[in-house]
Amino acid sequence: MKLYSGDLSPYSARVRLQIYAKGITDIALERPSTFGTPEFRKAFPIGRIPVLDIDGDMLPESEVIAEYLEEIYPQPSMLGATPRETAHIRMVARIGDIYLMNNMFMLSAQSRAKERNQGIVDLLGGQVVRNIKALDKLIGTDGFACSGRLTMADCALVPGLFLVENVLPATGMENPIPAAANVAAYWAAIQKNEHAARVLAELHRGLEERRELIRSGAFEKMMAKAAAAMAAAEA
Ligand SMILES: N[C@@H](CCC(=O)N[C@@H](CS)C(=O)NCC(=O)O)C(=O)O
Repeated sequence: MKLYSGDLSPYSARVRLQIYAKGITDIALERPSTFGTPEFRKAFPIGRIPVLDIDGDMLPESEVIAEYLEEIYPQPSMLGATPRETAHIRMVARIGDIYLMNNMFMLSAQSRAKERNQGIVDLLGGQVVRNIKALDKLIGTDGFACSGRLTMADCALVPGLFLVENVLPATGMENPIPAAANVAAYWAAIQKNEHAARVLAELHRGLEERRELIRSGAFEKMMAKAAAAMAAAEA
């Protein structure tokens, strides 16, 4: 199998963290060469990474991939020991995915916009702040998100919190993590976990590369070229 992935893709990082924590070594990690082009959209209609290539059968969506991998490689389990514990892990993972990563992903363009759209920042950034406060009441206080060990909840929270800490301030909003004591303690502790540290190093490397492309003006040109190719393909 192959995982189409990218250093800075938080959704891909979620699956990579699961792969590293499970010790899976037979899934190749690859950045798709056609990512962002009409060819990629043709092959993968949702047009996003990660995509798991199961011997030519393409499976998109990080949460779906994560659940699939959990069934294929059940040990070590990253779910609960009981159905209720698993449900709690999935609920916290959804906070990482829907309430943090999704809002942050939609907001990220405002961090590099020439003219920031304050309405978008207030709406999406406001949701992130609200959801960090909610997470503070639900997160484990022993260094892990749930169950005192690395679970699927950590896989979704680590990239989500990475975006909150590193991208939200670039939109003019304050990082809400330090004000949420339980989230702050979790965030400090989980960064010391070897598997979380590995994906965080990849995310930081991706962010540095992206910021360099933005500084040099290359990113804007790449985006314009991709948009023109997409428009031509749809015409
Ligand atoms: N819900 C999807 C979101 C995936 C996603 O948005 N991936 C981003 C990179 S992190 C992407 O491929 N974006 C390309 C685009 O928006 O065209 C998942 O969980 O996999």
